[in-house]
Amino acid sequence: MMGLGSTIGNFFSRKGLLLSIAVCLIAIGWVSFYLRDSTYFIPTYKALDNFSRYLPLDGRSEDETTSSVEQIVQEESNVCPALSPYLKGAIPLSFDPSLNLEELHKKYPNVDNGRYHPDSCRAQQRVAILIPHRNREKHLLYLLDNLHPFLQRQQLDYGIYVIHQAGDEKFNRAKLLNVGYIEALKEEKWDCFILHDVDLVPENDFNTYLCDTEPKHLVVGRNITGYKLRYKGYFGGVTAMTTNQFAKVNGYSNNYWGWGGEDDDLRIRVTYNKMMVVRPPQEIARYTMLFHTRDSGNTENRRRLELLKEASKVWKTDGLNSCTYQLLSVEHKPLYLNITVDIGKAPY
Ligand code: UD2
Ligand code: MN
Repeated sequence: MMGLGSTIGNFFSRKGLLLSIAVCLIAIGWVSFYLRDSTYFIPTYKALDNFSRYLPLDGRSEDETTSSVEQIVQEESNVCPALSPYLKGAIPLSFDPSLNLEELHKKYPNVDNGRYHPDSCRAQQRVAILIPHRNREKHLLYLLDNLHPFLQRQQLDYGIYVIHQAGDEKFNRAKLLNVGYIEALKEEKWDCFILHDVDLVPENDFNTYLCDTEPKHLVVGRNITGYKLRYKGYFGGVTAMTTNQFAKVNGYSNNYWGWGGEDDDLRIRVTYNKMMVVRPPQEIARYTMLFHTRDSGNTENRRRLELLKEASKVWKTDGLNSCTYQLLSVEHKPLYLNITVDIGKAPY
């Protein structure tokens, strides 16, 4: 017969065993849950390869949003990588003075109406490049000659829009970019907009023309300024904003006629809307600026400081929602879509 002592001992050792099994099970469960979660949330560089997942539904077609989980998994496994395998880094740019548009068409037969998309994978974002333009034909040729192969090496699904200001009124870069945004969205559900000067040629294809979770300024340095940032809040030249980021700030102001100020105004809109400006590393955000003097129709805007002071007050009513213009033509050229527009007269 077992004594009382051993019965109690047995009871406790069984209870102890049960208790340790329970503790082990909890521990295994916790560890596996933790491991699963931590691999899922590995903090990589702002995973651009996940970007399209964060895009609002307006960046996707209805079919895509209603498709089954299996379909989504299958599609996502075919998404182009954040860094394309075709990137070459800094390679010599091409500036052939004898080049004309016809030869350029022949050079890039895979571009159709300014559009291209990779065949082997699904691009992460649909990217529209908007170029404000007047009387800079040679610069446009040089830019197209370098930009098409650059964007294709990045495996982008892209379209190039040139927004041409008709007439000889003062130039208004910002308003032309607003027109480009509005008109491009009539054609395609673009996810990302690159607001691009005609005279800036990117030197390094690791400077990806994709949007980020914050507005992205792509020009850290230019050859003519020793590749140094012009000033801390500099936001001009080439800028990438998602469709929603640009809509959130109501686009650019329409009131900057002539040279200067409109880029600072856009930065004020961005910071006022609690977004921040991000930039790629200095070593890759490098551009060659094609030489030019100040264009005759683009004299310095002497009212820019006055306008900048008002920026945070007027942004809600001056921008995309007040951009009036007369569309004169939309021409589908082989290497870009040309929008010619009458944007009216400068009031000063
Ligand atoms: C700087 C900015 C530019 C803009 C401008 C002030 C850089 C690299 N760029 O450019 O983004 O903020 O200051 O307004 O800092 N354009 C024409 N035809 C014209 C005039 C202008 O096509 O007659 C277009 C063209 O795309 C050009 C852009 O407007 O690249 C900016 O004008 P700019 O090149 O004369 O001015 P810039 O180089 O000082
Ligand atoms: Mn310039």
